[in-house]
Amino acid sequence: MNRVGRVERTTKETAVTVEIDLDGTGKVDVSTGVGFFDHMLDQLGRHGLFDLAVKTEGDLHIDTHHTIEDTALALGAAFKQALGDKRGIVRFADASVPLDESLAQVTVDLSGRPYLVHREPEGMAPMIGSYDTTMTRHILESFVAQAQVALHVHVPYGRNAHHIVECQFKALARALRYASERDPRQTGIPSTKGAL
Ligand SMILES: [Mn+2]
Repeated sequence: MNRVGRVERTTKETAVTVEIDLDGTGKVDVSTGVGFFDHMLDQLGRHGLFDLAVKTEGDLHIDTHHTIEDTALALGAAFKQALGDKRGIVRFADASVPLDESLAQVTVDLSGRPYLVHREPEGMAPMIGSYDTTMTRHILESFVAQAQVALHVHVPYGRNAHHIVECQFKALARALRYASERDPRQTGIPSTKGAL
């Protein structure tokens, strides 16, 4: 069975198309008009070994907010769609990824319930190119709301804003990959409730 998701989301602010294949090889084709955000989505596909296609045309004449947020919402919805009934998956996973002086620790439960805990260093540089660094939390919130997962993202230390954000996406990619992988010993849905 192919574990793919495809979401088109169009509003007066943005038009987003996301396609994801959980069992891909990290083939990524991303274009949102926000360079650093494209770079982060590239990390997500490459290190998650997801095939990921993202095309967003947003109201960048206002700012990058709607473009980034709506892409994250569509990505979460596509991820959930691709997971299907979650039969035979690992479900829980964690990953730690350093990027030079920064470290990100991500723990995920593909639980069916949205919850985000996000802790990163205070006082980061406000912008990376056209990317507002306060959007990282907003991306994670938006993804979690639609993917319906419990996600804990912690950066205990780090200095460089580019590194702090990038290691979060790399660790997120790894954790989502491990949690969504097929567990050869798991024949049912990994929940005592019988549903996720
Ligand atoms: Mn918003």
